[in-house]
Amino acid sequence: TEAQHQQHFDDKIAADTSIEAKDWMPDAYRQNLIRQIGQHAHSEVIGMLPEANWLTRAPTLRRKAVLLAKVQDEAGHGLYLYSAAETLGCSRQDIYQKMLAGQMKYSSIFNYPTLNWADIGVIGWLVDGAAIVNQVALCRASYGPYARAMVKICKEESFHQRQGYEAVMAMAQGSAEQRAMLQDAINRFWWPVLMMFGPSDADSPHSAQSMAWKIKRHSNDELRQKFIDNTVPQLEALRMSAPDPDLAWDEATGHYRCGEIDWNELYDVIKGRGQCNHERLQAKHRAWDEGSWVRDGAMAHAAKRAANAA
Ligand code: FAQ
Repeated sequence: TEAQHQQHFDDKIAADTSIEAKDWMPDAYRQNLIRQIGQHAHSEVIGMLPEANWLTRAPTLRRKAVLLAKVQDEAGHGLYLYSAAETLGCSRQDIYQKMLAGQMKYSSIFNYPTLNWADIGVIGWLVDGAAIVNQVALCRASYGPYARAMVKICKEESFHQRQGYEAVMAMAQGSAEQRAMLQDAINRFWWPVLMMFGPSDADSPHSAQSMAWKIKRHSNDELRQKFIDNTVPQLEALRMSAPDPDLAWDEATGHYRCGEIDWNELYDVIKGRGQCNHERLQAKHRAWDEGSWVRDGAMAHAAKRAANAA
């Protein structure tokens, strides 16, 4: 019966036994995962755009090869995540179209422009750095296919973060102009990166239920704090600063304190009013339209094979 199914599901969650695709699960758990994994997948594929903007202008062949590999990894992450979402019974086409139609979200961070080369280093260092803190926690998410996808993704994100830090280290050791460019990129990305972790716990509608289901293992604010604690010593090592006069070590708590985030900015960007929302969605609409011949060809090929087999 339904009650027995629910009991069995609750027992598995309590025992930290992962939920697998063919297991019974409450419909709200399934829908919540499709929402989160779908948003995560869209973020990976939209996230290719700000960096792709600099592929043709990377300063050296080595930097270009590394950046190309990173952007390609992000396409791969999108594919594993769409596959993980499909195990829950949604169609990839359906959730992708919802993203194109603005009915499904992707991370706010990708609605900011990449104005110069320093931004690319800062994205690797800070954006991938934030993504890892969030994703390491998701390696223990209760839904097996999502948790397992995260393991490989985290390994690749670690490489991305290291390449970003190595790139900013080179700039930090460079000329006064290079150091100024780097500081400017940090100033523009610092607050938006902190917003990647989502609204504060008090204003996060999904958190309580997602924590009870063990999809989320730590709250938005806990992960944001962990990222800040990891990152401030790196800023200091680079002899750079964050654009936050209130950022300070708090002896009593053993954490860095920081200033108040401008939540209106996060909500504006989420609602489609960020600097690049229009441009990002337009790029994805164009790619979808220009790729129609590939989809048509693949469908014709599959039909021909099926006819031959029959
Ligand atoms: N941007 O109740 P909560 C990457 C939405 S990393 C946009 O707290 P939840 C790697 C939220 O969806 C970036 N929307 O929600 C990379 C919800 O809206 P809904 C992607 C946001 O789900 C690096 C509403 O606000 N990572 O791509 C944001 O419990 C470099 C209420 O929020 C992931 O997606 C935001 N910042 O917690 C690629 C990680 N924050 O659905 C390329 C997986 C919140 O009700 C280059 N996701 N919202 O309409 C998660 O861990 C969670 O979904 C959170 C939000 C923590 C993002």
